[in-house]
Amino acid sequence: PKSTDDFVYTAYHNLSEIYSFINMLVAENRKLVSKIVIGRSYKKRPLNVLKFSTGANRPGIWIDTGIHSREWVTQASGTWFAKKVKLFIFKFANTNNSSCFKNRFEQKHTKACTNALCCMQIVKDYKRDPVLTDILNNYDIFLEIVTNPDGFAFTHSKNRMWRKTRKPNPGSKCVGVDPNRNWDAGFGGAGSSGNPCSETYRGPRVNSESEVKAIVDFVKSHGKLKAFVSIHSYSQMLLYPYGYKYTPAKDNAELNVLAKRTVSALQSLYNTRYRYGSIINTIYQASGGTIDWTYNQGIKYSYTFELRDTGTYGFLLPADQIVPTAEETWLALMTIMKHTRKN
Ligand code: ING
Ligand code: ZN
Repeated sequence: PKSTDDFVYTAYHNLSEIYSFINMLVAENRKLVSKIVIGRSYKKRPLNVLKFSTGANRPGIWIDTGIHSREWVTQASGTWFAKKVKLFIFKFANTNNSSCFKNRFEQKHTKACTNALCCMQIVKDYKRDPVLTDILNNYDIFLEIVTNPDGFAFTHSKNRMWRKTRKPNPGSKCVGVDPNRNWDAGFGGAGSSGNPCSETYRGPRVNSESEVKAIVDFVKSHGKLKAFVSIHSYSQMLLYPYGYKYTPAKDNAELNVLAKRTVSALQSLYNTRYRYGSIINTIYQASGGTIDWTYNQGIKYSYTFELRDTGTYGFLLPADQIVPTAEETWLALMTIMKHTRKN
């Protein structure tokens, strides 16, 4: 594909295809979309984060997909979210311009939209989505689509079911650490393993994985993230802290009410049913997880999704479910963002 309009959202893509998608997306609107390389994977691949921003010094909303490499519907949905926000932000930029288009480049890239009537349509679309408008007027959105690139490359080349990172473990023939057990929140506790051959191996120490450390550094240096959403599959659940302990989070009541509303927004599109609750009470005990750490850092709206399905296909979700999954999850994300904005 030469532009993100030609990208096929109904199919799964490999790492180089997603990396080129990211570059195209940025090239199509450099003013409002940028790529931040927050670090490198063990194999020195870039850890790319898309930033959508319409102004300086804004608080941020973080979304990551693909921290577990085999959960392919998550990276695919992340790609769809990126396109969704970019298309909207594009209208947004044009709407704020009396001549409709900033320049010939933007005009060229907005197909079938070259006259005043079309300008009015753009304004209409823009007004039709007041929530996203309001979000983009007040927050930056950060999106890391391939959070575990080494694992993802491996799922395409050697083992479709690979979950962990690809860092060798000294003294063991087994490779990789579970990047969702490597965070500094109950690290080493129950619901993680000290065995390098386990799928939930926590690693030799907190933040031993550069893929995790890069996000930790980013979150700390940004300092103003208001929501943090980490997306997994599968199980159809919306989870909030804690995973490492039974003690309810300080904001348990609010997180629960918001989760209830969020899964109902998700269900409204295709009747996909989600369970929701704290990690430990809803799925299982898990220590050293991402959102327990972000919550303890003060990011109140820290959630994890487990996308489709409930086990029929599991990680091998057919590609014809990518777009419906992304669409319904987008409604859920909008519910969380809207609440974040109001609170
Ligand atoms: N499930 C998650 C896992 O890492 C989870 C569940 C979510 C644990 C959030 C801890 C925190 O086991 C999958 N499918 O990866
Ligand atoms: Zn996962």
